[in-house]
Amino acid sequence: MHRYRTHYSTEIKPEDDGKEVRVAGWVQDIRNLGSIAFLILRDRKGTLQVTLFKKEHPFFEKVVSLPRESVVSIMGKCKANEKVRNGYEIIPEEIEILSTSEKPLPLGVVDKVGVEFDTRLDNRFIDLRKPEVQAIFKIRDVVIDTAREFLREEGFIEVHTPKIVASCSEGGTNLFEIKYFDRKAFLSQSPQLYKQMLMATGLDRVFEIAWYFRAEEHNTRRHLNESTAIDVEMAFISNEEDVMHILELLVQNIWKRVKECEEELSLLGKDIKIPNIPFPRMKYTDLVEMLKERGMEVTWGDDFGSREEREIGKIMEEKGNEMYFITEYPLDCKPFYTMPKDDNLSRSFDLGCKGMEIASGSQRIHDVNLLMERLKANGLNPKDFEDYLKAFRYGMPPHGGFGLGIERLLMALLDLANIRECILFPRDRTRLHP
Ligand code: AMO
Repeated sequence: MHRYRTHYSTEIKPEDDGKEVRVAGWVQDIRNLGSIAFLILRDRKGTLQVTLFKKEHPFFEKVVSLPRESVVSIMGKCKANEKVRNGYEIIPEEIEILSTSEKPLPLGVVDKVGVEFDTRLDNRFIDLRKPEVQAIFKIRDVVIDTAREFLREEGFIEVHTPKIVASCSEGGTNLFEIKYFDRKAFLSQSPQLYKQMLMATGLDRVFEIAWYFRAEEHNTRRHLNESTAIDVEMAFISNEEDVMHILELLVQNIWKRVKECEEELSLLGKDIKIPNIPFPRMKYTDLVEMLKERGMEVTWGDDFGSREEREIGKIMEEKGNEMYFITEYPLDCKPFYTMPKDDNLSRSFDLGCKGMEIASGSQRIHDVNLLMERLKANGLNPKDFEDYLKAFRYGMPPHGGFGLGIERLLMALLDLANIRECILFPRDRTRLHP
């Protein structure tokens, strides 16, 4: 057995009374009563109590003077004790100090005093020691695992496309420019052009779990400059409905799996309501009317801003829906690759959840001439997109897809107030460290 194969706090039971165990973790607290001391040790599963006696333990003084958050490894015996929260305590035989923490801590782990969000993010490695913060990332892992499993079962294969690119896909203003040897390049805003090009290969159904880089100037609670998404693209579709169906199934599956994360949800004080399928489909034009009826000033043709999105969330909540599609946006609201529909509308959709967009997608244009026309209409030069356009000239099936923002999804799923809670080390307008 490896020397450091330790027992987690939750693996030990009162029935292990008398058994030898090895535990390891962070010293969360030490209560020294003089002749006896209680050390609360925290590991990735929880906490346990180590009880030390001054008379019996030669290492007593050394251990009780350890600063909080030092790391120790302890060999000892489990002793059943119903007065202790876990029903057992550890009586140590050997204690190895693996790392001594400095004092004072930049951020408390168990203190109830509120700290600034920036202090938490500046000291993210300590912030993440809090079980309720860890819970978000354990759920994030489940979200991604569910997406992979579900999409593979539906016949999608996982791909990876370049993040250093030569042109934009979602509009040129929010691109990060980088130096690529003696040329100009950009960080990818979306795998859009590549996932579409793959539809010309016969791979038919692909997904990518990838980074987005967006040089958006605004600093809001729902925008990041570096974010992640689950991107999907599928060929031989009849229309955007086929894509929406995969998206609603994917989201419902994620909600179902996360509902099983009882421990994490209880740490976050959350209950999950699994949305019914099909999610309601609300037409953009009808929503504009509804918003006007509620006294909002909206102009047909403008994209919804966060104020409108929140109001739509309320309208849908009144109908008992946390999850809903907004469909048939005006063509000019959507990127050049979006398939037009009659009356200046488009075969596009956004997925809203409780007043916030968490995904968007569409059926795409697969006719190269129409695509060039739409590029020009959007003020873009088809020559700059020749690599992409080429894939449409030699047999391109009808296709569509979506991008589902992982941080946005988590924020909506767990009702978190700030998107920065959902990413380990956020990048925003002012934050480049840590
Ligand atoms: P869109 O630009 O709507 O679509 O992005 C897709 C989803 O990604 C998330 N998202 C963001 N999350 C945090 N911070 C940001 N700055 C940010 N920008 C986007 C949102 C959004 O719904 N290529 C299309 C997708 C497609 O049609 O397949 C696209 O990029 O959750």
